[in-house]
Amino acid sequence: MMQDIDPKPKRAIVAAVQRPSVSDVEFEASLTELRQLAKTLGFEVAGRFTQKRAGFDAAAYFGTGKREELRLLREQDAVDVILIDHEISPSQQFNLAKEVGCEVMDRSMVILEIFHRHAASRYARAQVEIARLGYMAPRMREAAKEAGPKDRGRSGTGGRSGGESHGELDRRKIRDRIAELQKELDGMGLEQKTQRTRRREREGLARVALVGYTNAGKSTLMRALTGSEVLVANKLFATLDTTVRALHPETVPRVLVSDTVGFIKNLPHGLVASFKSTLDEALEASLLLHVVDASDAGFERQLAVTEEVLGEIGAKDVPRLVVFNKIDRGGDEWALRAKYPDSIVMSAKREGDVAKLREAIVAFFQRDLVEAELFLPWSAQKLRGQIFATCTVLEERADAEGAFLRVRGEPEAVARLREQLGEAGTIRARS
Ligand SMILES: Nc1nc2c(ncn2[C@@H]2O[C@H](COP(=O)(O)OP(=O)(O)OP(=O)(O)O)[C@@H](O)[C@H]2O)c(=O)[nH]1
Ligand SMILES: [Mg+2]
Repeated sequence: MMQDIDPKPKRAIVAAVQRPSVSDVEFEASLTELRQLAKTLGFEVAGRFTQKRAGFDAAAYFGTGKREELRLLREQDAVDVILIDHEISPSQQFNLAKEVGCEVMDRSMVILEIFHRHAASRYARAQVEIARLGYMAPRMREAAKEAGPKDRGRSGTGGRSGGESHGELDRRKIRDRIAELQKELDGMGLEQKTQRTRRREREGLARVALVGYTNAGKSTLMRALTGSEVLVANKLFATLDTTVRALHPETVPRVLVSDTVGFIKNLPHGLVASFKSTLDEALEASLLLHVVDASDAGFERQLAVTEEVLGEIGAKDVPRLVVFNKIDRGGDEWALRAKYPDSIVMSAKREGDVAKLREAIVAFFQRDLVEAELFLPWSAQKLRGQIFATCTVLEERADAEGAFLRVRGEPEAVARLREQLGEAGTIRARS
């Protein structure tokens, strides 16, 4: 769970190489984000350290002179950890840590660490552990390489065969553990899928998912729209698991809203897979509410990153409504409306705005509703609840054999009811 209050916070420096292709604005925005990530981990950021360079140094990310400078700064400021605003190779990380004399974490590791701390469900924990092990394996290899032949002589316990080095053993252990976790996940995934199918049948098909950059206000909107008590926090990746609740007060058709994990630039590779499965449920939604923090100067970049990740996980074609949130905090409302005419510009803190968003959602689902007449024989009364949950019943008449219901609902919902009612459900000529 959250463990933000360490007795003695680690002192960190955020550090990065700026390549010529990266503008100052972009570079600063990214460093600021790394600072926020560090704070989310409970680190105290003691300062920053940057270098303009044609590219990253192949051996240790920063150039030779700069590494020495960083070492001195580290000593002088009693720094515990250097945070690098890029994903760097295991050998770059290893060499830099050795030269500077303290721990080095790259952006991926920082994000993985946050996920690790915030993961609450068994499912999220297993996913994050797989991603972490995948990240650590090549780094352990690097450390083992450094330890050299001495390592081979170390007497091990259990399972180690003749010429196998300690590093190889560790790698095998990691592989086995990943396989074990994956099996566990597959099992849980199957269970969730069955639950989802059941829920869809019982509760209807109108689904909307809140997606967007981390800290954009998705959970705040979830609360406002559904009256649920999901976690809202001014930190990155507060939400890791998908939560599903009905729009409240209830509507017809009943609309289910899911709150999901936030996106970020340079998502560690191992986490993309875990994003995909966490978001599976959301991706079945008929509508995505893409929430953007309009008060953040870098909102356009955040919008682009989210669209990119949505593409990567196969959600490019799901219809979406862009919601520019936090307009009470800043942002140019009229410029946004002009540039994104189909979007909603709002504040989750204003009741009237939330009501308008709610109307837009309901309108979306009522847009393509169809009217149909169903016959519900007395012998099939157990389907009555499902009819009322998934459709609006406009009219009802009864005769000796059952009830005639004139309904309005989503085409899929009506088709499913027809299927379940079988022959009896086909519209009988009115007598
Ligand atoms: N001023 C203002 N603050 C907001 C608004 N919406 C959300 N916030 C604040 O923004 C912070 C982040 O909100 P969350 O709802 O947790 O954001 P999220 O998108 O769920 O973030 P993750 O779960 O970390 O991805 C909280 O401190 C909220 O109180 C808004 O419309 N206006
Ligand atoms: Mg959230």
